[in-house]
Amino acid sequence: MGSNLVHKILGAHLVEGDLHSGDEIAIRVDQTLTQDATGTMAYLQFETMGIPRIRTELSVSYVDHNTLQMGFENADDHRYLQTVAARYGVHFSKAGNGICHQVHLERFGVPGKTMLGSDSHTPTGGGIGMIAIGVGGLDVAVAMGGGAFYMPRPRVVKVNLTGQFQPFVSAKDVILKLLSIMTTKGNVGKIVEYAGPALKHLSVPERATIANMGAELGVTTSVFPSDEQTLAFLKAQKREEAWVALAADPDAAYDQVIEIDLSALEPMVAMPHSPDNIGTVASLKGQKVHQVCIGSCTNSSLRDLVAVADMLKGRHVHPDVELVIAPGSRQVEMEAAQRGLMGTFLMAGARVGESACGFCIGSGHAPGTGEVSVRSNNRNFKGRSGTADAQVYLASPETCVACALTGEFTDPRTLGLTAGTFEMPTAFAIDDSMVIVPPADGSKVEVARGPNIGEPPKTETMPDQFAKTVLLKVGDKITTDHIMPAGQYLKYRSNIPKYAEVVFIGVDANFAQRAKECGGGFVVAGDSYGQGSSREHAAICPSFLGVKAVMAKAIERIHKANLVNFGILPLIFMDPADYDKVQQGDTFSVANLHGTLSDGKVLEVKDETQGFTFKVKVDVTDRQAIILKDGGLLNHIAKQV
Ligand code: MIC
Ligand code: SF4
Repeated sequence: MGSNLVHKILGAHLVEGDLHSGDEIAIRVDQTLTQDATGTMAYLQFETMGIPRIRTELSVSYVDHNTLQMGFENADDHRYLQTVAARYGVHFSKAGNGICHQVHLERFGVPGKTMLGSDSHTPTGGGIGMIAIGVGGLDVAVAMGGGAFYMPRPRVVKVNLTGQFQPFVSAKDVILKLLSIMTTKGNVGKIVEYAGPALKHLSVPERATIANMGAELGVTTSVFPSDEQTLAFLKAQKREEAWVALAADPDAAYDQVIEIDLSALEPMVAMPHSPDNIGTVASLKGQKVHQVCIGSCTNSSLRDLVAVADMLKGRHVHPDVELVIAPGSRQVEMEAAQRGLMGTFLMAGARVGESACGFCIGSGHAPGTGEVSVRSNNRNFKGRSGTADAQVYLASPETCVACALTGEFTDPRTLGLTAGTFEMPTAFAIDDSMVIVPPADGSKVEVARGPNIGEPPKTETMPDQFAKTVLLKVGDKITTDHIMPAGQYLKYRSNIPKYAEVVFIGVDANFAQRAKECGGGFVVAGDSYGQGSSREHAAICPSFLGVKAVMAKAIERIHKANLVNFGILPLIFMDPADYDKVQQGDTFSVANLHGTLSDGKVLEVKDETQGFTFKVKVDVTDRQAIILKDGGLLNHIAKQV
């Protein structure tokens, strides 16, 4: 039996475990990326490890999330990031150079390499044939120090793409279709591998759109083969030496196979408030749209902006609609300027945004009260746009333009336009002058620490027994945006005491206060707890408030790893009916925790308030159990040193 592509790449990087048996494997990490909102903490943690210089082949620090600079905080973070990068050998991509995933694809991605990124959309690199995985900042810090990355042994899902797009149907529609099939639930530990004859027509940026939103499936990552399309893209980036041919063996085995016929696809949309609440654009026909935003790491490549400009040329945005267009990188922006696309956008009445995360992370362009916003990005969680009752829909750039022109949901195929064609340029506008290469010896560089730069908080070793209150009981699909909101609070990412004040603020405004008064406690949740962002602050800040355990029906991969890294027990109800019984405000007691962590991992919990006991599974590997006993990964590393 031949090997699939996932096994080929992981096999070449395997340092522990077996691809065909066991629960966990460990791999060598070739590259890392960070962005500013998670990066400050990642580098602060790296600094505590006392390693003089990074040990990866390449690490890049991007500034793309907090570029608004309303006050000194973001600028202080940027200066810290630039100096700490120079000190430890990390490349630094300045604010304005673009969104980490798009820039990395263009300038640094290498087929067949492994990468960890402190951002959940790191799998965008799968578009160029990398195994690129989103993790918490501390896991990136460990990888920068040369440490292996431990992950669940993957189950590999093949998605076979056949046929060819109809006009005005594009890559976003493929991943929205897949989200309707796989949903955002139950995919923990899977890796999606794309194959099939349709790949011949799919360029690297289109593949990247699909791989990017694999994050919304909750899979570990997604990967495409490296073929002629990959070579053409790398040639146009003047990086063809990075190319290698990579594909699965023809007789490779998979755990699951899904077929998607591109010819049968129609324009799709993810409706409020989940990326897997999928419908067709046609089914919403005529409903009013107030705002349209095109950009983000999902759909902001040159291919996308050319498609947008083709549709906007000589037309004007509907008078009631705000249209925002933000290119994904400075390269895309320069191409758009040189080719006259910018002029088309401006004449059509669009607001051209900075090449950064912007609207996608709720940093500007919040919609009006109760308004409908159609966006080309990847997440439409309630409130993420900055407006609590806004109705955010996710769609392709083509659908976005159709809605912007008409002011209502419109299937782009019905506008009577002729679709343009996009030819991959033979040479992109290349200018890396906003990437600062680190000096060969950074040891003399002084790291700038403004007043917003805090310290990674200390955690205690795990007690063997404790009794604590259930501070909060929540339902299904609680995202990390619910736990740790971004938007206006983003600037406190490097200031934990301050940021901790807003834990769960949109769910229960008194949470932080109550947690402090009770001396910490439990959080009880339903299914898919912690989906979405990789932000480890959704573990750090609760840990800072004394949260000792999250008890849920299921916890998503990146968040679970972050909980362990910061000494919070991830507990899974063995009988989901117990979730219904327990109440917020109950006191739980647990005993012999250390014994349970070493042996069996089934913990008996006593609900002291209601007087019954029930069982939960401590959902960790033996390796993670030791980290938990030590009170988190930083303590664990310090102990080993
Ligand atoms: C996001 O899209 O939610 C973010 C902001 O990029 C996060 C990272 C963060 O919270 O800093 C992510 O996807 O991991
Ligand atoms: Fe930035 Fe949005 Fe992409 Fe996150 S999903 S990296 S906020 S553009």
